[in-house]
Amino acid sequence: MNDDAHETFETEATDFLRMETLEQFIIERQGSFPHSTGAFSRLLRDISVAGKIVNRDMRRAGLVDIAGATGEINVQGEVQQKMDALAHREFVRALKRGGECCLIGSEEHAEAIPIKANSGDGDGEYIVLLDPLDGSSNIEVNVSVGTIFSVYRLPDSSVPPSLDAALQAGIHQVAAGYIVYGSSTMLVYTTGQGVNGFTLEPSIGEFLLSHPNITTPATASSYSINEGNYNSFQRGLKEYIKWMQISDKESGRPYSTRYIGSFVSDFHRNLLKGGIYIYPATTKSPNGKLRLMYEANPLAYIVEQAGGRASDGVMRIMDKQPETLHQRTPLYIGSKDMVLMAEEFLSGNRLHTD
Ligand code: P6P
Repeated sequence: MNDDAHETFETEATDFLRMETLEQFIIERQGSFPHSTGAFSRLLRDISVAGKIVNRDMRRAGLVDIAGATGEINVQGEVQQKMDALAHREFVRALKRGGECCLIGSEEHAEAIPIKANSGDGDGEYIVLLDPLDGSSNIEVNVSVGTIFSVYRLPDSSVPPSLDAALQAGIHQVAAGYIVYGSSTMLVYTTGQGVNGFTLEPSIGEFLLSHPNITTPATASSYSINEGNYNSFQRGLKEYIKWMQISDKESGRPYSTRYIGSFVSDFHRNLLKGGIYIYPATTKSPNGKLRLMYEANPLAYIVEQAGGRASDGVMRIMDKQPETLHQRTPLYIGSKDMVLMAEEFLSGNRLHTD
């Protein structure tokens, strides 16, 4: 690296000190947050603290005994990874300690977890639903994974928080976000006023605003799906996939398949570059695999705020009225025109030869 380039690198390397931290960003926008009393700012801080701890432990997975399975089967009937349990514990601890949250719904816990206020404090007014560590089986092969969170307000603070209070349609979310533990660690969230991304600067332990006002391209030329399930896909989806694979220079087809097997990572790439992630109903997962409350809804909120779209192939994800905490849903999410195209094929109104 020549002297000029080195000097530029040095300047940029410390330029981050002039970048806005997550806490500064939240406080500056606190006034625009409905009924803001600073409680939401503190809630998001609590989530980011747990994310930093999970990030720290994740980066040592090959060195300390936190990779691999616990030997337990979680409520999903899936083998629980050690990092799943660790991440769940860290987020519950941070939310309990912060005092702004009155109820937690977690992929790693069968029932909703009421959070009693610290002595003398009023109960928290927020409900947090989360997947503490999605795609965790990828950790032992060093593939990026993520945390997903969804925030609701307690509808009626006069009654003890219950599961019913958590089972609100996605349109009632007051905030949603994810942390992707990738080549860098990023926290991306929305409160309904656009989508902003923050990159963790490890040397100072701060999330810094690196991706302001994220918008997602209306279309692109890649799609994310596990084509190993092709034979169990419904006809319209097979037609859509065949259409994407036809050579057509004008529309940039054939599209490329990009499927990491880690939803947050696939979603994050598609959010920034455009694309569609599809997890449909399959023989093994007749209602789809992704969970409505703490995977589909939060990322649907983000993608819509970024100009994209999220549906179950028929209806808008955020309009679905939940019945249970861990219910699953088919999911088509990403670039708006690509999701609309998928829905057109699924309706039977289009064939790949059209
Ligand atoms: P399959 C991880 O278990 C996950 O929930 C998502 O992160 C990922 O996109 C999907 O499942 C992968 O599922 O059936 O393709 O292995």
